[in-house]
Amino acid sequence: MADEFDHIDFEELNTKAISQPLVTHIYTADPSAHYFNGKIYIYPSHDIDGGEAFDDLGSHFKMRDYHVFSMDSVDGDVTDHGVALDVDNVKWAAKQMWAPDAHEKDGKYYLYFPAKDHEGIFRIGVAVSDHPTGPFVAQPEAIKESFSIDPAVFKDDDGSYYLYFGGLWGGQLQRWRNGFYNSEQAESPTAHLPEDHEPALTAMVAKLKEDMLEFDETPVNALILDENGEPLLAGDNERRFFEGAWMHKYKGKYYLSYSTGDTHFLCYATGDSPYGPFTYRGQILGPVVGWTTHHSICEIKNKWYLFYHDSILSEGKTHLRCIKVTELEYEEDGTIRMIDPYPGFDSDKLI
Ligand code: FUB
Repeated sequence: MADEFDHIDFEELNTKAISQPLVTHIYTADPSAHYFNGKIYIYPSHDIDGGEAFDDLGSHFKMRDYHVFSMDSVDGDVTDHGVALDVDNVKWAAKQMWAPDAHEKDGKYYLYFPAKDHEGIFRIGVAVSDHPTGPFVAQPEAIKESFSIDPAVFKDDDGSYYLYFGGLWGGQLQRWRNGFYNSEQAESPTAHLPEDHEPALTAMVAKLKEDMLEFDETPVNALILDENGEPLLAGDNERRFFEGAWMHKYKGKYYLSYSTGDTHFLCYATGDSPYGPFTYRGQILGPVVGWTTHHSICEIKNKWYLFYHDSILSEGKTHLRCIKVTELEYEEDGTIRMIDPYPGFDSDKLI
């Protein structure tokens, strides 16, 4: 998939789109949605044009702050609650405030966010507020032993919270081995990846401490297996994990969903524990316009919804995206019905 979409008729694409942007006054992406106390809260990235050219390290994603949005219902008005956290108020962070998530515990709200530290290494931070919409106060240091990007926080039925995270290429996951960061070939997005025949890298997962501010354990791999019980391979680009992990539970099963990055699908795998192993089950969403695809899944009044993004609002600019929502449906056997974001549009044009 290219960064250029001049060949696309955006008017036609928009008439085929299953949903319209939720927010149009600013660019937004990577929507993490939660239903707290009868209201929908969305924690997205706030896309800006930082003047950086597109590259495979994601240098064009120069975001510096977060806005939180709320809605009373999925088809209701969207309220922008303003700046909830700015990079200037995070001591350890230098730049690139990428995809965040948040959760509630005992009346306090915890915003988890990735950013590059002053050495250019992605870490994950946490910021706290008494309100779901912030403003959030960041901890002075990133979470100990945190690395890479795309934190997603999941609350299990027993009240434990888990943080899923990780992303390839510019997300730096492949640079981490045994707790150490490999800084060699810093300009190469694909250096240090496993060979195609080796097991793929996976999202990481760690239980959070009672105070929600630290890991309670060293993060482990959320392993994804194929139909034969073997780990997905690094060369299996249409199924292996790339970034944007999300966890939800449906009828007692743990659903790990994620983006396949360079093949532009949202996929999922299921398991019997928050740590996995998970078995690959299929695709959730076909490619959207723009390089990235990123989502969350949220239950609202007994229906399930997929929050996602595309780049339709900016007519295809990868770094200027817009968040969207559509209903997500399950088959009787628990499989998720795949969603076509633009039915009737030639999807080859998107890739
Ligand atoms: O928004 C910046 C990055 O793009 C996110 O962290 C990735 O998941 C991708 O959506």
